[in-house]
Amino acid sequence: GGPASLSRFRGALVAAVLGDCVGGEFEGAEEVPMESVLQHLSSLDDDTKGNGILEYSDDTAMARCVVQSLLTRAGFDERDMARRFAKEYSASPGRGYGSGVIQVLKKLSSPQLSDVYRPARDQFNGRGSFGNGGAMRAAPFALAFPDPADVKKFAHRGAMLTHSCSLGYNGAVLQALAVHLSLQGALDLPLKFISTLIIEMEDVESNEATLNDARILKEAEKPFCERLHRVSDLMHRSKVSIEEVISELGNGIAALHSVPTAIFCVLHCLQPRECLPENYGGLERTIAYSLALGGDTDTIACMAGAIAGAHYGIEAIPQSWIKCCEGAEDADMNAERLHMLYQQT
Ligand code: 8NA
Ligand code: MG
Ligand code: MG
Repeated sequence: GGPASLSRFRGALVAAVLGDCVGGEFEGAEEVPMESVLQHLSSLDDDTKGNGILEYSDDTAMARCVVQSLLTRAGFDERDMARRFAKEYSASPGRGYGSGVIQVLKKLSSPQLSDVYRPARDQFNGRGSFGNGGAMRAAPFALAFPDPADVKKFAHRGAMLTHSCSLGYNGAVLQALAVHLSLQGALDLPLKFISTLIIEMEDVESNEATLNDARILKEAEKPFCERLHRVSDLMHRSKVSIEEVISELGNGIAALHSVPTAIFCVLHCLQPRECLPENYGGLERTIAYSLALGGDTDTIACMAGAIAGAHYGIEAIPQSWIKCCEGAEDADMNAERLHMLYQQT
């Protein structure tokens, strides 16, 4: 489809859910042989196996809250979104939330709370979380607001409800921007795509809070920019091993060690790759490759899925995968509603 087509919206939201559901199998695994990934994925095609439904985790649970809040309020309302996060957590606490964020979600359910950003600011002795929990649910912001300035502003505020460290919320801004650009067809020119993200993040990371957090955590001056330069370097290499990707970009639960990684997965899988089946399309390659990195596989595949889905569209997603994943059909319906909201604003 053309820029911001319905197919791209559906692809983004549905593939994010698939990445989460399919990636759950390998979450936390140190090494994941590609053979195991392909076996897992091909079992989804096999109806006779009746392997039941793959459940979604915190990534999708929180993204659903973001979507419902944006749709119901026809825009960003921090109190409404915070209430939905808290309610969702208390209804299903077993979705694999990070150990720190649970404290925030419990405090957000208090009716006496006047400042909904306060619990997140109190995390980790006042430094805030740098986990990828803000980024994993950032895609819907790109599907609700056509103006990139709004995408940045609201992805930032939405992440701040749980992640007040700049290395957490800037990861959410980067993820939302990547989905925004992909939706416009920007992945047709991959080198321009990455250079645009670098220019955007130069601006996003030019402030005291970011410089200060980076200094304390002994990261580069502009941590996400530095990582995006590494993504660009890896793109220019003729051959890149999985081990190199993990050591250069990471596969962990920090936003800094997973959002640039997810972006790389999408870029690397734009072309056929030797390690992946020839009959796979780009979206299937992206999900499979994300899982083979190990580590925080559900979240990396969820974020890569959103970016890739916005590029390839819903037609690229195998029906058999959609049928196996909890929440995939809901995501498809919500994508249509977000598409309408996007066109109104
Ligand atoms: P979070 O905010 O609890 O952060 C995740 C973890 O990162 C924390 O529990 C800490 O260990 C660490 N951390 C974050 N900020 C700081 C800091 N300032 N100082 C010291 N340590 C810090 O949770 P989240 O919502 O960001 O979730 C991140 C990931 O964890 C998600 O992928 C989610 O699925 C979850 N998770 C991951 C695994 C896994 O094995 N990769 C397993 C279960 C849950
Ligand atoms: Mg998860
Ligand atoms: Mg995870």
